[in-house]
Amino acid sequence: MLLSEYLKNHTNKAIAACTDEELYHGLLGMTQEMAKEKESRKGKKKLYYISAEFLIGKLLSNNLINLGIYDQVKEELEKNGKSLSQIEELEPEPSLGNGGLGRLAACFLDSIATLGLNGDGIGLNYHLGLFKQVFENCLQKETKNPWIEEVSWLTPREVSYEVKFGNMTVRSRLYDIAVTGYRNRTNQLHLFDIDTVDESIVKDGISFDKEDIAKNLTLFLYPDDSDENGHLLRIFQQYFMVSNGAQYILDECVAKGCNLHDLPDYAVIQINDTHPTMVIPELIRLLVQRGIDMDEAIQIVSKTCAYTNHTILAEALEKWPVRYLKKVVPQLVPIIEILDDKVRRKFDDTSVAIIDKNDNVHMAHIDIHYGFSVNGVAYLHTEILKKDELHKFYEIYPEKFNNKTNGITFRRWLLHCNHYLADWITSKIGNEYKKDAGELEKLGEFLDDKAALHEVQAIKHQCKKDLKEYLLRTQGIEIDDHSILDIQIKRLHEYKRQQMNALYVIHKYLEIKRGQRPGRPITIVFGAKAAPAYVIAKDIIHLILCLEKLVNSDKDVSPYLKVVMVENYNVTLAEKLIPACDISEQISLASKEASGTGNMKFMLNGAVTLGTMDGANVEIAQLVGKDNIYIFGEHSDTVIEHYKKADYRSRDYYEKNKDIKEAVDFIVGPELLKIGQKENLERLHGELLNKDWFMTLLDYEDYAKVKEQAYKDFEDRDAWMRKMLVNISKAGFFSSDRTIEEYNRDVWKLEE
Ligand code: 26V
Repeated sequence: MLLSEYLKNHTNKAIAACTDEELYHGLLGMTQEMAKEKESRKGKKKLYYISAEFLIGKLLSNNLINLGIYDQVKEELEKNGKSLSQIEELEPEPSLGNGGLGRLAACFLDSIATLGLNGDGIGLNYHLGLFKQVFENCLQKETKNPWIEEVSWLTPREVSYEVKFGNMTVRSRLYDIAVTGYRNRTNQLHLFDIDTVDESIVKDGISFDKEDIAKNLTLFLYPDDSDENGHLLRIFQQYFMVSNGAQYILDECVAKGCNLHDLPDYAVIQINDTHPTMVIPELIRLLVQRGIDMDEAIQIVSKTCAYTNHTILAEALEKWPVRYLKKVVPQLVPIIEILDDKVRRKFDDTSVAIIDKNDNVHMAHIDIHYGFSVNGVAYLHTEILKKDELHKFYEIYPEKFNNKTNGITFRRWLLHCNHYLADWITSKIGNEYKKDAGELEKLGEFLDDKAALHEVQAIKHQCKKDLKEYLLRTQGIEIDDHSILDIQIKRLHEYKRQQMNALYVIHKYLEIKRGQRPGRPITIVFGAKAAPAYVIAKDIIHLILCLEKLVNSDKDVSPYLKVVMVENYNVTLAEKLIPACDISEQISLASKEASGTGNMKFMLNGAVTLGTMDGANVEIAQLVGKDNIYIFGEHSDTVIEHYKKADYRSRDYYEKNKDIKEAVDFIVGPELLKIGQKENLERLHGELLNKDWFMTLLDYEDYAKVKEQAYKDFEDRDAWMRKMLVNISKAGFFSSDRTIEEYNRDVWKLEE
C-alpha cells in the first residue's frame, strides 16, 4: 500500500498538503491496517507472556521496517519534502516499563512474531506510565508521563471481565497493540485497563490518593510503595493483571476446543519475574470454579506455568504479607495456604515453604514449586541461582532449572537505530543477517581490511554528529563529536555503580586541574532514573548533576572533560546514544547484574565494553576475546565470599589509596557544597565510607586503571576500529531470535 493512496482514501489530501501530525496519523492508521491483514499464527498451543512491564518504545519506524515498507514510505515522504524522522518525533513513547525486564519483554514479542510463533503478551495499560524525570536544582523530580493520545496504537477490544477484590468489584476493558513480526505474522500485546481511571487525581508531581482504587488502578507503573497503601495498590494491580489474563487464556483455549483438563496442550504461561505470580493460584481457583477438583487443578496449572527469575537482589524478591492478601484478594488466600501445606508435607526444610513464619508469602517459591520451568537470564546468573540463591530448590527440582541468556531484537537495535551501520553491513555481507544474526560472523573477513575499518569509523563519527544535533535540539546539551564518548545508561541502582563512574569523574577533574590533560577530550554520559523512594540512588543523581555543573563550567577542565546527564532517559534516547558510543560502561558488582541487555546493544553498535565479569558480560568476553573488551574487578565468587563472611570494609580501601580518599572526600568538599545540597552529599559520603554495600571502593582502583588503558588504546585508531568490528561480528549470539528459539525448544514447545 502506498501512503499517498491511503491518505487519498482516508483524508482526500496529498502528502505535500498534510501537516506532520496528519502524516503521523496517516502512517499509524496505514500500518495498523496492514498489520491486521497479516494473519496471526493460529495453532493449537499458544504462549502467553505475562509481564508487569512492556517497554516497547516508539512503534512507527519499527512497524514500517517489520512490514517491509520503511524505504518506500521514506522515499514517498522525501519526494514531497517531508521527513520521516521529523514525523517520528511526534510519536509519544509509551512509558510501560522501568528497565531491562520490560525492554526484554518487548524484544521477545518482536522475536516471537518474527519467528512466526503463536504467542501474545499480557499486561496493563498504565495511563501515566513510569514517571517522567525532570531535573531541578541538580535533583531528580518526578512528574507524570501521559502517553495515550486520541489517535494511538491501542485498539479497543470487545473483551471485558469482572475482577473481584476483597472490598469491591471492577470491570476491565481490553486494549490490544499489534506486534508486527519482521516480514512475518502479527501477534498481539493485550493490555488490560478500567474505564474509571481518573488522571485528574494526580496532584503535585506524582502523588495521588492511593486508596481510590477505581480511579488509580492503572494510573502508574510501580506507584510509590513506601507505605502500606502503596503495597496494597501493587497487589491490586498485580491481581487485576493476572485475573484478566487467566480469564482471557481460559476463554481462548475453550474456544479452541480445550476441555480444561488438557489446558497444558493449549497454553503455556511465561511468568516474567514474580509480579504475575498470582496467576498460579488464580488459575487454580478458576479451574476449581469450573468443576475440576483441587488436586487436578494444581497439576494442570503446574504443567502450564514457567517462571523466569531476573534478579538475585533480596529486596526485589517479592514477599507479600498474608494480611495484605487477605484484604485485597481473600479468595486466593485459602489456595495459597493449600499450596503451602502441600510443600510443608513434602519437605522438612521450612526455608522452601511458601508462607514463612512471619506470615509472608514468598512469591518466587510459588513459581518454583508450581511451575515446570525456572530459568535465569545469563549463564553466570543461572549458575548463581543453582549454587547459591535458589540452591535448595535446585536440589529438589534439578530438572526444572535452565538458562536462557537474554537477547535483543536486531530490528530495533540495529536496523532502526543505526541505518548507516545496517546498510554498511548489507553492502559487505548481504541481507541474510537480518533474519539470521549468526551471519554477522562473516564480517570477520574484514578485520584486516583498512578501508573497511575506516568506513566503520566514519559511521561511528556520523552517529556522534547526529547525537550532537539531537542533544542540542532536545536537551540543550552540547557535546564534542571528536571526543571519546563513554556512556553509562541504565536504571540507577547502587549495584550498577554509577557512583564508581562519578568517583572517576572527580579523579579526572582533579588531575586536569593539576595540569595532567588527556590527549583527547572525554565525554562521560549518564542516563538513569532513580525509583522515587530510593534515597541513595537520588543522592547519586544529585552528585552527578553537581559534577556536570562543576566540570562543564570550569574553563581549565571543560575542553578536556565533559559530564553529561541526559534527562528522562528512555528507549528513544537509548536509540540515539548507543550508536554513537565508544565505551560501554557495564560496571556492576560481579554477581549482581543478572544479565544486562544494554551491554549487547552497545556491542552490536560497535562500542567496546568496559565491565566486570558479571551477567552477560561474561559471555561477551568469551565471544570477543580479552583483546576486545576491558575487564576489571573482583570475580563473583570472591564477592559472594565477602558477603558470606561479612568482611568487606570500604574504609580500608579509602585509607589505603590516596586517589580514593581524595575523590570520596571531594563529595563533601567546598567545590561541590557550593553547588549542591549538604544533606544529600553528606549522606552519600557517609554511605560510601561506612557501608558501601555494593563494594564500590573494592573495585575502584582496578576500574580507574583499566579505564585509563581503554582511553589510551583508543588513540591507536586502527587497532580500536578492529576491536569495534570484532564486537559487531560476534554480536549475533545476542539476537533475541536465538533466545526465543531456545525458550521454544526447551520450555514452550510451540509448533514452528
Ligand atoms: C525492580 C523494581 C525497581 C523499581 C521499583 C519496582 C521494582 C520492581 C521489580 C524490580 C525487579 C527488576 C528486575 C529486573 O529488572 N531485572 C533485570 O532484568 C533484565 C532482563 O532479564 C536483566 O538484563 C537485568 O540484569 C536485570 O537487572
